[in-house]
Amino acid sequence: MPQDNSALSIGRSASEVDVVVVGAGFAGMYLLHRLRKLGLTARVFEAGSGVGGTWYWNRYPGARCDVESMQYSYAFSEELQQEWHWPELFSAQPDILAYANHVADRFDLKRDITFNTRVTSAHWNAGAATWTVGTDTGETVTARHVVMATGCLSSSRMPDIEGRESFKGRTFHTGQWPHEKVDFSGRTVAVIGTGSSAIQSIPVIAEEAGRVIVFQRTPNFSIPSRNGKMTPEYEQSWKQDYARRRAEAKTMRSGVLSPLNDKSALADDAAARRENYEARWKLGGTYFMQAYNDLALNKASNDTAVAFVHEKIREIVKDPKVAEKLLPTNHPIGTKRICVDTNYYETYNRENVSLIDIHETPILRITPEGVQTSGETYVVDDIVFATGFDAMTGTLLKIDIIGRDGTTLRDKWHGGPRTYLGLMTEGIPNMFMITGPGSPSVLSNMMVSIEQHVDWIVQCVDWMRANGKTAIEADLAAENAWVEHVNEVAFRTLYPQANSWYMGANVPGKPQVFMPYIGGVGAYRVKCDEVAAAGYAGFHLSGAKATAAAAE
Ligand code: N01
Repeated sequence: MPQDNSALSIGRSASEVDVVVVGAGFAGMYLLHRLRKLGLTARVFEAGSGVGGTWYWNRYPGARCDVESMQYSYAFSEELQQEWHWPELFSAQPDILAYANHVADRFDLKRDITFNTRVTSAHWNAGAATWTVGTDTGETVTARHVVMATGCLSSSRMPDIEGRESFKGRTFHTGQWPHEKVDFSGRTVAVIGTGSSAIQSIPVIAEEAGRVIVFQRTPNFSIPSRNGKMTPEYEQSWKQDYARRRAEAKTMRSGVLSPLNDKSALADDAAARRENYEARWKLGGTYFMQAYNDLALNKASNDTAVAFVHEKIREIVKDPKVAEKLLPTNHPIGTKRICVDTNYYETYNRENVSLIDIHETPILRITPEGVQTSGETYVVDDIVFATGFDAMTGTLLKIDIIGRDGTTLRDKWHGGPRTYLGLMTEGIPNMFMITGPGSPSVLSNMMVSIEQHVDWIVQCVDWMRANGKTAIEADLAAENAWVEHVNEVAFRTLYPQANSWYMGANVPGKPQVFMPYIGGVGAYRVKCDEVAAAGYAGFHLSGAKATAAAAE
């Protein structure tokens, strides 16, 4: 067992450390904890004023996790998982943020985190095999390794709508919500976008606002979450069996212990299928997509699920014209991240909520008073942009990263991200990514994937130390083969049929590449472990002792 050398950790002012960690979300926090246990020194830089990452920034009304609380939590500490109580089956953002702060305090993490500081550059020093990391506060730190714990959805995107700056009222982005409560009482609120963030926030805003006008470009599939209070019995069933359940979740495709029905949708007749979908709809949440094992693979199977959800929308939404507008028809269900809601479709039965289909009447511009479409000008007090993120690569590409022989990350990823295992990219040594493109990341329970990557990276850094290695870099051929595999697996599914942020399709000009690895958390973990066991096969290692390195 490694010793806890946390006393070696050297606080927020050191200019030379073993590891710089970018981001203090769940990835950065756990990484700091593990590095300290190895006796390594670390500085964590965080743009926000507190820990929690995505749960720090996404404070919009109704923000809630779509993975069950008992599973969306750290597994690394038995004491932590036993002592923490989640009040609801699916946790609301304030509860997850409270948990993040509890973890930071319990493991005394904040003393090594520099808040309100954004990393702006990282330049590789080949001779010394170190990175020089620069920040927007003018600080410079040297480190052997840099780990990007920057999250997959951390660069929020404002849409390029003419006149956006001219609006005289209040504007908000769901991904950068104010810390204080926003009062919508009696106000007319425009919501632009109908992705997960909008689908969660619209019902809550509608309860308070005078009027809500939703501007929808693409309807999305949403399943009721069936959230509820945590019962002591349910909580105990997990706590008594945590070790086994956590271990099993790691082997699952999504990293979530979930009830997969292991047969094709076409193996059931229409009546049996209907009964199954009804049961899943009642069960709620993302488990709907596991009603059959081929919903992501077979269009004919997928169509049966689409038809069922269309029927549900028609049933819930009283005005047939509004219901028709809400039916997603341009992508198979699940190929855009499935949304999970509380009363989303029901909200369109409220008198104070209107739906504007901007395919029919496009937004022409934002004016000082509101939103002008080709049909009408809507005078509003507030605009909520629920317009999403430059996902997976946006935050990394904002940083000026220069690796070996002047390789820049921006040039390297000009045609889309290229990584080996989503952990590293060739030309950029000693820089790891947690849940980077090319890893299961956003297609999985992020907590499971974060812990797996942190454990792998920490083990690798420790191995390098023990074996006198100072630099590690992905091999180009290994990286190319991995990128090909990631693509090949993705294109066996229906996912690439949707214009999703998984493909980079939501950002004009962004290369369209399927970014996450769809092969499943379990298989991916096996691959990563095999690579490590083979002395980091597919990586070049160099250092003082030029001993065996698999790819050299
Ligand atoms: O963002 P999105 P999000 N004019 O990109 C529209 C996670 N998450 O913040 O589809 C008009 O999904 C855009 O329209 P279109 C989850 O992984 C999880 O909602 O591009 N509209 C779309 O409707 C999720 O997938 C949870 O045609 C414009 C919307 O804005 C991810 O975060 C909760 C526009 C953006 O939807 C992102 O979700 C919340 C324009 N110019 C988020 N530009 C849970 O755990 C964009 N849009 C439950």
